[in-house]
Amino acid sequence: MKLSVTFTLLAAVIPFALAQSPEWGQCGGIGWTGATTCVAGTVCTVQNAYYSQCLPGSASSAPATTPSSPSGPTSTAPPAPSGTGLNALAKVAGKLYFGTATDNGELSDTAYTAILDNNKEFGQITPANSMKWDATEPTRGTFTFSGGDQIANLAKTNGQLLRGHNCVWYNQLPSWVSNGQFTTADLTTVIQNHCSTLVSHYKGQVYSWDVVNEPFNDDGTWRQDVFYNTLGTSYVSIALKAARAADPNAKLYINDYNIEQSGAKATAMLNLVKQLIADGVPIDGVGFQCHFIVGEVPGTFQTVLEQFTALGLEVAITELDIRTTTPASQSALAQQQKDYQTVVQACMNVEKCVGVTVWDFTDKYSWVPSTFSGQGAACPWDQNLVKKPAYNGIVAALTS
Ligand code: 9MR
Repeated sequence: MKLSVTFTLLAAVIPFALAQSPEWGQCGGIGWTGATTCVAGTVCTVQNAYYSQCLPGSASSAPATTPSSPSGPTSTAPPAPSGTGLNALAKVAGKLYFGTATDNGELSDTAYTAILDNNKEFGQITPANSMKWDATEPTRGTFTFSGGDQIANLAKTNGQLLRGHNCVWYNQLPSWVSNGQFTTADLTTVIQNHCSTLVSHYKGQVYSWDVVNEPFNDDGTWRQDVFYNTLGTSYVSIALKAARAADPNAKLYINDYNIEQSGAKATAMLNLVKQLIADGVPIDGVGFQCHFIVGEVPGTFQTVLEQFTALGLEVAITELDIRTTTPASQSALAQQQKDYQTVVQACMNVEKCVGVTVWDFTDKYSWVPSTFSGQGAACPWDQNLVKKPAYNGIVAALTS
């Protein structure tokens, strides 16, 4: 009799004891099958239909009520305490920021900006278009900074870091650059003047600049554009030196996609930065864009990040999104959650990976559907600005 009472008590207590989530851990939400109670000193708090989290607090460890429909948080959900949000969690985990791209045309959408402006969610923003060459120097020697200034001022108002994007890129060039029949001396001056004026204008306001964007083809050969075709590889150092002189405190990056997996393109980037370092050219970091496909996150990503940090550089995930066929199935969204977790975890595991930026946080403004027909749903928030399971994947990595 005594034995069976003890067993019954243990049976009741052990699952409870084993099932407590740590501080910042998930404790409920649609599809969640893990612990629904929190360690002492934290409270399981409903953040949205998909995600309840153990937040610091003094209440009991009672399980959170998980809403039965994905319609969003219930009106009884408490206000978000400090410490909630992707950037707040990233900083607790030792990263500099969790950020997002944004664009000027989106800033009149008040439901959107309510999330964008929350620096507990986003501690860094990148202008998706308004600091590019076509926007900033549409005619030679005439600079227009109004769009870029709007984003820079927003970052300042919100207490967010700013990534400058970008100085030199083959795309979104005004025709006076892309079609210019330049001598080497003339194009050198053009690059120096553009990078110097752009970076000087935002001096002191930018954490890091994508000085050179997408210099390589996918096979690791150099992209044939006006810069390479006129100046060879020297355009990279011309731009980096001009940027360094213009804002000595800004971190200078080269940024590209499809360098996240071991292969010819990653090797080409590695060889480029090794050469720049050997030549004494200023270079501080490499940006990994991470425009991925659900179910296809490269298994070698962390190894590649480490190959770059081993050179003394910092790295960042600069344009993360993970697309799928639309409309997205439940299983695709579940896989996307895992994929976001995997990608952010790789940055977490690499000390000199300074932060993660999503290439806009909502499917409402993602670039994907207009570029890849029939694909989209790539962001952590959906079209209606509701968090998707992907958000939980990011949180899981940030709290690991
Ligand atoms: O998000 C940007 C989109 O609005 C523009 O139409 C597009 C034009 O090229 O550029 C997008 O941003 C790109 C970024 O500048 C560089 N890496 C790839 C991004 C997605 O295309």
